[in-house]
Amino acid sequence: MINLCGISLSNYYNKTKLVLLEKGIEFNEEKVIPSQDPALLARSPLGKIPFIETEHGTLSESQVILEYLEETYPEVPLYPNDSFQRAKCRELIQHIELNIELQLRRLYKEAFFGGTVSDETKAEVKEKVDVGLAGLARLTQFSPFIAGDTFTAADCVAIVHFFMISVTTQKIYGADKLVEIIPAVTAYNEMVATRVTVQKVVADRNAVLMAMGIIK
Ligand SMILES: N[C@@H](CCC(=O)N[C@@H](CS)C(=O)NCC(=O)O)C(=O)O
Repeated sequence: MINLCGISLSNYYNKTKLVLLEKGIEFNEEKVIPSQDPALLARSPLGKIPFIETEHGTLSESQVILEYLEETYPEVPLYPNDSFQRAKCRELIQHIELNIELQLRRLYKEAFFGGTVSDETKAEVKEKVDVGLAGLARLTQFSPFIAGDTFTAADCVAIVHFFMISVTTQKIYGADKLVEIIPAVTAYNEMVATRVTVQKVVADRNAVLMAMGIIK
């Protein structure tokens, strides 16, 4: 059985977990905190989470894991049949992660972990995130899912990162930049929140955030 390693606070862990749940793959969860401990580095090359352990060995990088799961467990597909539509899904995933989430990640220290980030960094990130969000608005119509009329891998990615984008921009800039730039996200969030798989991932994540005092 697949062993999913990491913590429910991590959006990349939650992306992988949501994919496993959506595909109906049996898996076990092992709590692993990222670190530079040699024992962890032997399992995950940079000491990051998530990683999975399979009967063939260990695999890190959430997008690589997603693609592996899609190829190994094709029964419940999370990509469209058409190769161009599959590419459009991957375009959305890469755009959200590279041009929005990775930029915003520089603010997590202050948004979630009691640290501080300089005003210069906040201004730099805001510029990049505004550009990324404007690009996202051009890429999707939410009709009703992010890549069209079917739930796909791009939704698994959007759902977990949207939460981080909204909370972080609220905390750092005093406004939810995601909803401000793309108002359709509110209805989208409500729609995907009705999925049992999403409810499980959100409940587990919120339990950790509550314990940390980040949400009530
Ligand atoms: N590109 C990686 C990103 C994973 C990642 O950044 N994980 C964070 C937790 S959300 C982590 O392990 N951070 C610890 C560190 O950067 O050392 C993926 O998609 O899996």
